[in-house]
Amino acid sequence: MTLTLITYDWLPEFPRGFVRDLRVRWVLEELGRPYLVETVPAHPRSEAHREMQPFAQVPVIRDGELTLFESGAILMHLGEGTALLPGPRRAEVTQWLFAALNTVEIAVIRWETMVLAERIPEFFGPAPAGEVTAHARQELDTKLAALEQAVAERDWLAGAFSIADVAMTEVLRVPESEGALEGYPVLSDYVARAAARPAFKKAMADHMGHWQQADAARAASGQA
Ligand SMILES: N[C@@H](CCC(=O)N[C@@H](CS)C(=O)NCC(=O)O)C(=O)O
Repeated sequence: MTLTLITYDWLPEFPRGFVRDLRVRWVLEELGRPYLVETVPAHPRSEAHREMQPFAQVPVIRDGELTLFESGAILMHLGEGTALLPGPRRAEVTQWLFAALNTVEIAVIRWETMVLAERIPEFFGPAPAGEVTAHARQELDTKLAALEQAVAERDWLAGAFSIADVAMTEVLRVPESEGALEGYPVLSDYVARAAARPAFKKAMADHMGHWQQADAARAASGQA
């Protein structure tokens, strides 16, 4: 059955490499599932987009008759019954998937948004007071320190590599890119181990290729 991944038509440089279509691409590569890519306009968002995703965000997938949004739900749908979300470990994998998205990612986004507000105020500003960012960093460090201990006891979160590791790695790559995993050697090794997987490398290459093609299309139409 043809699977279609829907992402934005173009985005500026700073989110590239971190847009959440990447986690979907990664799972599809792990599963060896071919897919098509369709785009929705980033500016302005379209009604057709809102009909698929009420918040006009990405990613969205279309799998046969089913249209699905929320990256966690998409990962579960794709992983269901495969080695990435096997029946006997379903509850444990789901627990770690939610930990990635609902515990760690929340702390990451809160802090990262403040960091970006300082760096790119035209998109994320106004920058918060320094002590607000410092507090967000402390909260993030609390989560990272706990995760460092938990991951020290295992290679992968739920026994074998799963959709939870895809989600957690994608979440941790954000603080890693800001140097905030220094001091967390276990988490740094975990991210490196996951990102060394051929499926991640292929997904990342295709993800970046998508934005390069989008740049070329804009240049050809005189928009760049
Ligand atoms: N909880 C959603 C978050 C989706 C999300 O924030 N997507 C970003 C791209 S990575 C987006 O579309 N941002 C634009 C916006 O929020 O308007 C998910 O995991 O799918």
